[in-house]
Amino acid sequence: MSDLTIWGRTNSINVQKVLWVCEDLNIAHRRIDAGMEHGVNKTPEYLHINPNGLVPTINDGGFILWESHAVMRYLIRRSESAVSPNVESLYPVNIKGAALVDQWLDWVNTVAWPAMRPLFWGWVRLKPEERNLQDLENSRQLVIKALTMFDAHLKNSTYAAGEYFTLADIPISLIVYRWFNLPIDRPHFEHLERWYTLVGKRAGFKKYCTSPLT
Ligand SMILES: N[C@@H](CCC(=O)N[C@@H](CS)C(=O)NCC(=O)O)C(=O)O
Repeated sequence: MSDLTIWGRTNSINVQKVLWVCEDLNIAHRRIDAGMEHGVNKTPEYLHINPNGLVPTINDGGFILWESHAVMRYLIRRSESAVSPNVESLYPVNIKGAALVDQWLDWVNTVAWPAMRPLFWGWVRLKPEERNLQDLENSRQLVIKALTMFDAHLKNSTYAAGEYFTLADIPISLIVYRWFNLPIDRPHFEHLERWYTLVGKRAGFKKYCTSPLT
């Protein structure tokens, strides 16, 4: 029985990041539904371990951690196969490789997800009468701007942070999955679509990027 517990609903992008890492690295865990209709995340017990009241949170044998990118990095470092500098790693050991992963993870939190979140929320979680179509269009334009930049980057890079699939590709894939599954107009992105086909082969993608958006 694993000592790792993950709190979070499976339709949350931030929970999906962590579950994808567990899937790719075969990390045993138990998951407790929390957030939105499941509640839990505003209880005093949960706020005691994560005062933000957000998901995901993990408890690894008494070690509590929240913030999905920190959790992903922790789980990878905790996995023995990821610490050898000689193997393809989700989070490279060499400092420049790791810095490039961090750069894209920060870009997700500061550019790509802030652009995509209102678009996703508006189309998936709001009722038609609650939608502001101008706001949705503004968000769509911001996502196009972000993905145009990422597409140009992929012209000379197989994956986000270079030659290998890394942790950086996970949140970007989850955002692009939302992009491809919203009822919106999308320009053609040649390199992004090539990359999306590649990331689509990962076990974590197959498990967490194939259900309808909710
Ligand atoms: N920066 C945090 C953001 C966490 C976050 O915003 N989680 C959302 C779900 S994606 C949440 O907990 N929403 C409230 C809820 O589900 O009830 C992280 O990356 O973990």
